[in-house]
Order: sequence, then C-alpha cells, then structure tokens
Amino acid sequence: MARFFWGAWDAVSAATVDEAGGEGIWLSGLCCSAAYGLPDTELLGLGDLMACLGNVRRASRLPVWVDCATGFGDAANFAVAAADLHRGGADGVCIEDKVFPKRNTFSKVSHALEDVDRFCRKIEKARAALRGSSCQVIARTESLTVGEPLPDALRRASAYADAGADALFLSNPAVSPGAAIEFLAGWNKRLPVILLPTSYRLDPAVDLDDLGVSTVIYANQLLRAAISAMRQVFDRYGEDRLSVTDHEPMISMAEMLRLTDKNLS
Ligand code: SPV
Ligand code: MG
Repeated sequence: MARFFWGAWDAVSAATVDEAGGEGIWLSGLCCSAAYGLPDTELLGLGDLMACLGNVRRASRLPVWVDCATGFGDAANFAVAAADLHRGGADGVCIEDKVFPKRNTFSKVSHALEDVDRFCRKIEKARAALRGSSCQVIARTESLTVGEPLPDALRRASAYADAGADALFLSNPAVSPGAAIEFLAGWNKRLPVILLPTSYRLDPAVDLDDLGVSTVIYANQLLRAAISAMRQVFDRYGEDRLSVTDHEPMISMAEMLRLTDKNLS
C-alpha cells in the first residue's frame, strides 16, 4: 500500500503529522528554509537542517526523509552529510539532480540538470557511507521539471538505480499527473517511485500500487495551510480588533500545552 508522507519543518508540525496518523515525515527544504527566512536555494546549511531534524525527532518517531537538495557539494560532501543526518535520526536522504544552487521546482528561474555520472557518484558514495544501515538514498529527478522528454527521465532513473539508489523521487510541477503516469507506465519498477502531487491531483481511480508508487508526499501543504490560517486570524482582526480572543478557529491553550509539554513527565 502506498504510504503518505507529510512535509514538516519543526516539532509542532511533526507532532501534528504524527498525531493525525501521517505515515512519515518529509523534512522539507522549502519549509525549513522558510522557517529560517531563507529562499529555497541551498542557503540552509547542514547544521541548520540537522537542527530542524533534531526538533522533528523530538516530536515524532515516524520515518523521516531529509530533503538534501543537491547534497551540500560533491559526492564526498554528500556522503558525510548523509551519514551525519542518519546519526541525527534520518531514515532517508534525498538528493536531486540539479546543479548547485538549485531553485525550487516551482520557481520561474531556469534550472540546469546535473551531469548523470556526477549525480551517480553522489548516490554511490552516500550508499557506501550508509552501508549496513536501513537509511535510504533517494534519488530525485527534475527531468520533467526542466521539460526534458520522457526518455531522458527514464534514462536518468535507470542510471540512478544502477548507482544503488533505493527509491526514485519523480518531481513534476505540472497541473496534470499525465507525465508522471506516463513515466510510471514506461518504468520497469526497478525502484519504488515517490510522487509529489503539489500542483496536480491524483485520480482516486488510479491504482498507485499497481503503478509502482510506494509513497506520496504532501511536501509543503501544511506550511501553506498554517499561513492561510494565520491570515484568517488577521482578516477577522481587520473586521473586529477584539475578536482575537475567540478561541474557536484556533487550538486552545490547554491543547497547546499538551503539545509542548508532552515530554515533561
Ligand atoms: C520541498 O518541500 O522542499 C520540496 C518539494 O522539495 S517542492 O518544493 O514542491 O519541490
Ligand atoms: Mg525541496
């Protein structure tokens, strides 16, 4: 059965996923960067990401996959980062096949894809650094994002499987899942596939297991929803400055303390 992971960036978002029955956590580069006031362009350092991971780990024992963007440099750097992140509680480390500094998949700025061999070295080195552990090396291809034809995405996916990746993350910022479904039909299920329906909606009639989809990630919906909820408070405040003590649209103080004080006893 395909599992559903949710993007989190701190202990509160992780606890929310955990309590709602999420099956895993995606430590989102976009959300962690946003929490630091940074754009999603790899300005967030390994130490910052480790701090986010530590906070998430305080709140949840769910599997956590860490979004490592392009992997902190070359293959040797990524191998060190992968081992550190695993020691810090990561169950998976994901790298994407763009050149540093990457831009968010949905950015209008043009993206360049990494050379296939260079990217495969990153996978190999990280796999070697994590040998003996169950931590997964997840290879993310941005081939569809940059508008490469389907055979390019399939060729890259095969090369990443040969290099030892444990799963393939298929990025696709389209409004329809068509290209992702076409990819899955052409892929030989050598690796489980991870989908991100951020801009497209998956058809409930589609059998994800049959297509070889192991995981669906809602990568940044919770942060976007949280911002939306904060804005609603300000909308009400705009209409009535005294309305903000109405507790109905927000969790109670008792509930807030339950979340923060869980580890006190
Ligand atoms: C993230 O949340 O950091 C992701 C997903 O990588 S996306 O920004 O939608 O590409
Ligand atoms: Mg990201």
